[in-house]
Amino acid sequence: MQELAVRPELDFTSKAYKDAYSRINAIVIEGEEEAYNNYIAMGEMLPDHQEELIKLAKMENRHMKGFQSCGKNLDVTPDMEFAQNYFAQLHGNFKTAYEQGNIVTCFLIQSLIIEAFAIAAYNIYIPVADPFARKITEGVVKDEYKHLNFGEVWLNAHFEEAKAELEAANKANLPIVWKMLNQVEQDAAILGMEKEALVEDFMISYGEALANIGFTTRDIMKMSAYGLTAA
Ligand code: PL3
Ligand code: FE2
Ligand code: FE2
Repeated sequence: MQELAVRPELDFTSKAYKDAYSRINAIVIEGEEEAYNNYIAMGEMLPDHQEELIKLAKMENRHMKGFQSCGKNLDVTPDMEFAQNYFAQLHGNFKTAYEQGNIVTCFLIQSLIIEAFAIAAYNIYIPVADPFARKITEGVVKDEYKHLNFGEVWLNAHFEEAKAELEAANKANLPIVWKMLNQVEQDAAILGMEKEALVEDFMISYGEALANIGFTTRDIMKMSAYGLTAA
């Protein structure tokens, strides 16, 4: 593995690696669990798509179990309390949107922002992961592209009615993602993941999704920069 060859400092058994992994692993487990709950909630809001959304939710549940086994394999106990706090703001915004029946905001938070964040994290993690976690993560990331695509297709079909709510939801939630990225920067670096690479991969997936939904390049530039400068 070329990436491992240029990173001889990665020692999956070291105290520093396991300490960082206890937080990153917990974040991913919590993220997958919340994704499960979010797709179940969206299924309640969209009875016509409930069956499909339950399928997506079940995939998230499998992802969660996969990442739990990655932690066990490295003999790491995930710090779930840390991870719950980590997601608290996005989780709160999703909950409010659900309670108010704002399905477009739910789509933006779960299917665009969280999925694009997961895709970036998993893509950057795969080349530096231990062999066990690499196999699991490779399987998971394929599913996340399907989840992002599900959101794109639905939002594209409702673009005209959804546009203003998408812009408002983007403005409220994208700055939270930049903050979340900053919060994991140091731990991610210990696992061999660079923040710049995460930001770049996120921007690509998120921007492509916005384009597929119907936004112009000009809109996308404006939308994806929200909160970035404050990060
Ligand atoms: C929805 O399918 C998945 C939600 C998970 C969100 C994960 C965000 C991860 C950010 C932490 C960056 C390091 C990732 C390391 C990968 C094991
Ligand atoms: Fe997932
Ligand atoms: Fe997903």
